[in-house]
Amino acid sequence: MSFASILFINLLFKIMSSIMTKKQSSKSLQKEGSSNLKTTSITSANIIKSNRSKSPSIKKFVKEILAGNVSYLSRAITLIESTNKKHQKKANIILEQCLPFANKSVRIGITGVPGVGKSTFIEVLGKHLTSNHKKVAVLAVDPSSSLNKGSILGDKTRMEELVNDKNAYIRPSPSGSSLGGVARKTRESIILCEAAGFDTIIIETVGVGQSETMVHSMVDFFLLLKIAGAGDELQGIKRGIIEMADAIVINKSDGENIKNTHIAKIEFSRALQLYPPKESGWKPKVLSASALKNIGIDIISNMIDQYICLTKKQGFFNTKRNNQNTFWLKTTIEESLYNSFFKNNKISIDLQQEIELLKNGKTTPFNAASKLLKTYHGET
Ligand SMILES: Nc1nc2c(ncn2[C@@H]2O[C@H](COP(=O)(O)OP(=O)(O)OP(=O)(O)O)[C@@H](O)[C@H]2O)c(=O)[nH]1
Ligand SMILES: [Mg+2]
Repeated sequence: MSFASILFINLLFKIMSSIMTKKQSSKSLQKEGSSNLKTTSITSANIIKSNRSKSPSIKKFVKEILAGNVSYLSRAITLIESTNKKHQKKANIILEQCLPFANKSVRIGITGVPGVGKSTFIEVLGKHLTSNHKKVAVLAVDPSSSLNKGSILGDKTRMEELVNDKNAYIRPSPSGSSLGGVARKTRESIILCEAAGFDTIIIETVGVGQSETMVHSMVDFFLLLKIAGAGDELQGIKRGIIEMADAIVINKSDGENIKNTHIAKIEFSRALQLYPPKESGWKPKVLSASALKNIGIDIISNMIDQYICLTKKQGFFNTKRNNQNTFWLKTTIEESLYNSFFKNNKISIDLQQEIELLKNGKTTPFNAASKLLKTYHGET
């Protein structure tokens, strides 16, 4: 082998080995990089996770809510809605600390059968209010939400514009096993929304069970939405609901429906006259609107303002809120006692025995109740 060829082979070997080393080092670099990447992403995932699971302090919650931070508002409402005892305890302290900053809003309840146009109406009323520099929070009491896992405000798409309005806050209805529980959560959420600076709270309910009564007992102004039919407007309306209403609004008053609206207005006005005058001195109004076409909304909004003005002037506004607080105090105690009684293991067994005795005519409902209550008081 000539010297030149030895040199050539040597050179070739050097080149080859340098290529191999480069490849290997780039491979190991890649490897190192990917493991670095992995470690980095695991670390950041852990940080995110721990930040998420680390719930902010009560002080932070209150500070952010009072500053109008809706993300903290939502998290606090989630605590209210939680069934976890620790969360509930925390929520109660937050509520207590927010309470001095609440109470400064107008609370409007809106009810009506499915499809009457509640969501559409709230969307236009809400937009009207925010364009008048109001901050609007929309909450719901929907007793059916625990059954079908849906909620009346679940499809926020029906309030597309309001959802994107920075001066509006929309919270779907909480779920729960009892209407009282669902209503309590909504009522407590009102306090937080007010503390966060929302000056108008709209509460929607579809009117299942006793939900109108619940909503009526947490609002200043109660509005019943109706649609005009064929002159039989009063049929199918639950007793008491007309009595609760501060206004009845015939919605969908557009197109073909306009002439029916006129008849419906007369019929409802007549019906309202049959009721005794309200303690507030306010005469409930019957108005019409088209939520879809945004007609009549300003008149309705002015009417609500008039009501608030009148009732504040003669003190009824505060009296009503005080009465509502008393109602909620009693309702909460009732519900708590009810649950404590019926969820008591000894009582459930004894109750079954008493029911059997009742069936066989060996006791009376009163004796059985008295015996069970004695056992309960002995237990607690
Ligand atoms: N013509 C007409 N249609 C309306 C009006 N308001 C609402 N609608 C329509 O009625 C339907 C029901 O409206 P929603 O606002 O979803 O009614 P809702 O009362 O919230 O219904 P639920 O959430 O199912 O209880 C929709 O198709 C709306 O577009 C109105 O003023 N005029
Ligand atoms: Mg709706």
